[in-house]
Amino acid sequence: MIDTKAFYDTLIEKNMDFFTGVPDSLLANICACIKQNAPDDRNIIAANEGNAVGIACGYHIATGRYGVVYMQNSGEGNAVNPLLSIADEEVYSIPLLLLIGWRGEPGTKDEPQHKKQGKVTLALLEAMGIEYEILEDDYVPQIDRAVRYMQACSKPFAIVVRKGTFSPYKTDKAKSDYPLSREDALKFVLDSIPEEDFIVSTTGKTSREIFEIREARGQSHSGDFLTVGGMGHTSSIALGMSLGTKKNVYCIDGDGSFIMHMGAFAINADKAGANFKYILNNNGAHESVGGQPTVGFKIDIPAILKAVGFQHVMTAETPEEITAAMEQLAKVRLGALIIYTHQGSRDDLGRPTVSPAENKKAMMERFL
Ligand SMILES: Cc1ncc(C[n+]2csc(CCOP(=O)(O)OP(=O)(O)O)c2C)c(N)n1
Repeated sequence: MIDTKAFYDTLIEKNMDFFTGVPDSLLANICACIKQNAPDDRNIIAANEGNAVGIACGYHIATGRYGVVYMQNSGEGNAVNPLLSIADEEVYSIPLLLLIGWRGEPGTKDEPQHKKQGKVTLALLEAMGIEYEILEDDYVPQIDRAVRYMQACSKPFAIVVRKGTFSPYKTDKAKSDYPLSREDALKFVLDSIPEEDFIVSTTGKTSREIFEIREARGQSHSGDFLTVGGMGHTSSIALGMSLGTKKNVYCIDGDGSFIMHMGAFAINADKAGANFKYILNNNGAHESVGGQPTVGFKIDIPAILKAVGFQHVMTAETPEEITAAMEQLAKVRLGALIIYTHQGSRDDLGRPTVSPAENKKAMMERFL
């Protein structure tokens, strides 16, 4: 295991003091350490991993220095385009250090959505012509090699991080005063959605909590599409689904997911019918992967949704407000409900025991 702070200090010593990325549970300790130690304008938590590559490219052009871009391997997909069409040696040839959390490493146990990504993580880097090393306990020579490579070739270099590599790094989570947790809020939301309607919920703990609430209540899961991967695409799945049915489709999203692909909302509002219902749990954080902040509490999400065309945008913080808003949401066209919650989740939160393929099949049977 690597001492997290010592690793961070090594990067700083080697003049890599600019960080950007999207947090990841496998990198939670190093992300917490960066958050704690780097000044706010030297740690840019990006909307998505592609944006992070762009930010590091811009920083390099202005300073000649190498930005460190952290991401879960799921984020490689978001990063492919800027890596190949901006940073690549055949385009601008921009060096940056990728720090990639390797979920789904072959031979390890992980969730279904990480298996394929885990298998192709290294192959994808190879296909992009990106040199990489898998982080080892004796990491200083590796960082030296990365720096020498970036100096010599002016190209990105990747460090792939296995599960359990970094030592625990504890920081206090920013806690807001909103009365409900996400799970509490979800219980009231689910109370208000009729059994015949459908739900598409976002990746992370939202979907896990919905699964467990249904289990505890002895309810069916067949109306719930628990999106396990594809962060930021939940509302697009819900849009597509809503266009294929007359039933109501409730999208239950998170602020990190909303921000990741915010452009989708302009299209959702333009194309959605009266049966598309949007609910956003805003806890101001990437709570599912360690509580790194998003800009969820800094931006006016209701105003953004109104600006793109949502007509009835409501907010709620309490059970009574959620119940009243859900009643309205069922009736209106282009409605959205933003629920403000505090961070936190149960330590014993499980994972869906129904596989993604079974989840999809059961749902399709209900539609047909
Ligand atoms: C493309 C991609 N990047 C990163 C992740 C890792 N990840 C899983 S859940 C999550 C946080 C989601 O935050 P938010 O939508 O605000 O929901 P919360 O966890 O706060 O309920 C992240 C970053 C991922 N699954 N996919």
